[in-house]
Amino acid sequence: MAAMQTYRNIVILTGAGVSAESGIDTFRSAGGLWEQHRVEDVATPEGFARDPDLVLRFYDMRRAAIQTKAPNAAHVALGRLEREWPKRVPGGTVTLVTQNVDDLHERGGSLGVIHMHGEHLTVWCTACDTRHRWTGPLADRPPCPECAVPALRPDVVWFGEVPYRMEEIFAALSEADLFVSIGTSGAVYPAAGFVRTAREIGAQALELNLERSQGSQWFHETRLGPASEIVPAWVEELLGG
Ligand code: BJW
Repeated sequence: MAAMQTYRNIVILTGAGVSAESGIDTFRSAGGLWEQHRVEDVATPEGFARDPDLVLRFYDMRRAAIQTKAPNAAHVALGRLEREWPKRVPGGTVTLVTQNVDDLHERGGSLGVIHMHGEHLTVWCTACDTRHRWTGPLADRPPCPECAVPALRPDVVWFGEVPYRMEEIFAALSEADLFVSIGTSGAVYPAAGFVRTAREIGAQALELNLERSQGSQWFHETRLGPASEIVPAWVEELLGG
C-alpha cells in the first residue's frame, strides 16, 4: 500500500460484518439470515408477489430489531474519519457506501451515507411512488401517508432490482485513490465489482474483514479481525494519531 499521506479521495464499502458486533445478523455466516430463510422467498420481487405476508413479517421483525441495537466502535470510527479527513487533507473526500439497511452508520456519526440496498427505516409506496420514514410494522397493511392506499413495501433492494444511487457511486469510484471494503463477503453484485472498478482507475484497495472475502485476490492488502478492532485501528493510522 502507498503511504497514507498520498491519499485524497477515499471510497469505503461496508457490508453486514460492520454491524455484526452490534448484534445484527449477517446473511451468509453460519447461523446467518440465509440459513434461516430462503433468499428466493424473502429477498426477491417474485417472493414478495407470492407471499407478501411472509416478506412483510420478515422485514417487520428486522426493522424492530435494529431499533434495539447500538453502533459499535467501527461505525463510530468511520464517522470520525468522515469529519476529520477533510481537515487532514484539504479537499479530500470520504464517500461511505453501505449495503446495509440498518441506520448504525448514521447513529455512529456518519452524515452522507449512500444506502445502495435501501433502508429499514423508510418504506416505499408502490401506488404513488413516494417514500416515508417508518419505524412500525407493515404486515397490518397501513395506508400510505401520501395517497392512503395500503401499498407500502420495505424500501430495500431485492435480487433482480437495481441498487440505488449507482451513478453517484461510480462517480466517487472514478475519483478514488483508496478503496476500502469492510465486512462484506463479496458475494453480491454490483458491490462485489467495485474493487475492480477502483483498481482500473489506479486506486489502492484494502480489505478489512473477519475472514477473506470471495474477491480477496483483488485487494492490495487484507487485514483480518473483528471490525470493532481493525476499523478503529486503521482510522487511527490514517489520521496519523
Ligand atoms: C465480519 C464480522 C466482524 C462477519 N467483523 N467482518 C450471476 C453473476 C453475477 C451477478 C449475478 C448473477 N446472477 C444474478 C446476479 C445479480 C445479483 C447477484 O449479485 N447475485 C449473486 C448472488 C450472484 N445482484 C442483483 O440482483 C442486484 N441488482 C443488480 O445486479 O441489478 C442490475 C444492475 C446493477 C447495476 C446497475 C444497473 C443494473 C441486487 C442485489 C440486492 C441484494 N439485496 C440484499 C438484501 C437487501 C435487503 C435486506 O437487507 O434484506 O442485500 S441480499 C444481501 O446480500 C443484502 C446485503 O447487502 C448483500 C451483501 O451481503 P454482505 O453485506 O456481504 O453480508 P454477508 O453475510 O454475505 O457477509 C458478511 C461478511 O461480514 C463476511 O465476509 C464475514 O466474514 C464478515 N464479518 N462478522 C468484520 N465482526
